Amino acid sequence: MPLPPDSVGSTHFAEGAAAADWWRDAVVYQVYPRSFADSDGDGIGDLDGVREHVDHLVALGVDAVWLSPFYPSALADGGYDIDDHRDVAPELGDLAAFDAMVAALHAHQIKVIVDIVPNHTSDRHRWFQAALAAGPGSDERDRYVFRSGRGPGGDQPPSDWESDFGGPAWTRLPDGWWYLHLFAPEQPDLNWDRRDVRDDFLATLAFWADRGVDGFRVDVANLLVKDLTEPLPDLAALATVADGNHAYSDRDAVQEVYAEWRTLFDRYDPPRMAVAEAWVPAHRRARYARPESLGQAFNFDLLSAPWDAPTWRRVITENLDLSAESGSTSTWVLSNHDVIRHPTRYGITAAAGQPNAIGYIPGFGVDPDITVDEALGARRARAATLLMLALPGSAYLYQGEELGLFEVAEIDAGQRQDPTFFRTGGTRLGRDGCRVPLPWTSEPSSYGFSPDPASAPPHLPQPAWFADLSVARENGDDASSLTLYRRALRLRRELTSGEGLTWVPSEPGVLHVVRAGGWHCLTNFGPDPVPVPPGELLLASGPLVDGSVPTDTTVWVRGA
Ligand code: TEU
Repeated sequence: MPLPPDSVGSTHFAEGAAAADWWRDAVVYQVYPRSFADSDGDGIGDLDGVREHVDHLVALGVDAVWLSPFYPSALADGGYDIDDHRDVAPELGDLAAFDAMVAALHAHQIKVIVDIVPNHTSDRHRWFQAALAAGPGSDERDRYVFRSGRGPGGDQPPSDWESDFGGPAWTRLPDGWWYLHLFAPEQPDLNWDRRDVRDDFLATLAFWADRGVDGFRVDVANLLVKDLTEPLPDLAALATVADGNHAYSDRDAVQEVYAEWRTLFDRYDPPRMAVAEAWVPAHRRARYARPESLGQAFNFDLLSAPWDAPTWRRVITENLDLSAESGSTSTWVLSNHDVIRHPTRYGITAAAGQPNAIGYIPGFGVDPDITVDEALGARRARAATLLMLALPGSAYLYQGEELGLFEVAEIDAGQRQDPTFFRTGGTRLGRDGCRVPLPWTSEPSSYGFSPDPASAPPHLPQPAWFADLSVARENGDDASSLTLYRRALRLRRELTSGEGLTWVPSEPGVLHVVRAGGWHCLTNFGPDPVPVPPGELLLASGPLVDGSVPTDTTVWVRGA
């Protein structure tokens, strides 16, 4: 059936799709394991904590869980500095606990995605330790990126590249050599020209796939393959290149790595899925999302978009077109462990720049002139979430967003963990504020995060206002965020059919879409109330006013 001219997305229908296609429209819930639930009272979330709270995920109605790294790590970067990709951090459990958690999730048809971090290891990894011991010019050092410095005595870094967390991307060793780290110094970048590096990651993927893992989230998938021929280009030259020839980001040749990974994924039944985290321009994203590559790629465009109708419409259209082009489905994200939680983002006054908490909102939480209108932020966040969940493709939720949690700004410097904070002298707060342990109940001291009041304090401090946004408090409350998310996910399962979307003409400031089967979603970004589309009102992100949809509100309607 031809779609009307104002339609975007493919006409492929997912109904009865093979098990292999489960990810195409999945709702994936991201768990940051250290902050989800602590089963043993050490103040750190763990894998048994996830297993013990599977009921929460079932009641929420998610299709899959993505676990941020739970591997052994000194936590120089929240676990993204990995000592051993094929083990579990002892404070989080062990492989038996992992297997038990997977079994508990699978028993409820919840898939499991693990995080793969291929760009770097930790500095404690056996390979980096061997590289340090073996000395300059060794085969062991060739697994990483070692260079001599510039200037007299080689005491200037080999290039002016900067770490994503601030400061130079090079660190000098006592022997005078420098090594590359695009993130923290404790995260040396690997040399992906090496066959043994490639083979080792294939073995890691097989290790987890053999344990029953359903998919992989691939950390900074754009960065692995680098052109490090001398002279290294300077930063100003790098910023403009987006054609596959950048020195270290999104080089065409990185796709050769993923072609090998795809061959491995397809040896499993069903094939393992993968989703690329690649902060690349939209037109380059499709390369990672192709079925011959990782198969899906994060689109962070909504997360980066201001709250206005034209931008949202452009982002939605562009991404549905791109996903149709790649053969994948789009991904939608409003929050994750790297960014300021979206109810806070939407309530921040004087916001500018990227919403990425690695770099964003100078002064947020520090500068008293930057305030948060929480009521506004919460209203817009609920409206944004309902619109996101009405879009074709898969939606990625971040733990705690179902509770409507705000970013926690009130963390003392001494309690902060994110290297961004320390490497920028505190001018960027970093990401700790979205990684605070979840409130399960409304009772301090840990709001149910740890098993009893005598437990060690949560590894990041929880604010008193968590009492009002706990699972226990919101459970059964008709107006709570948790209830909204549960209803939305249940309805989404019932209503989803097909991957197309049609825009219904509407006045400026209003976005109105309809999915196959007559599922209407209308969001009012404008100041004045607008009529509810005709039909059965299924869900609203906030109260209607005199039967109309007020500002910053989304409604779902089964068309008449
Ligand atoms: O994040 C990468 C990331 O977010 C950066 O690439 C950055 O945001 C981007 O350049 C846009 O400015 C991943 C993980 O999600 C994060 O937690 C880790 O700290 C990082 O990789 C390093 O492993």
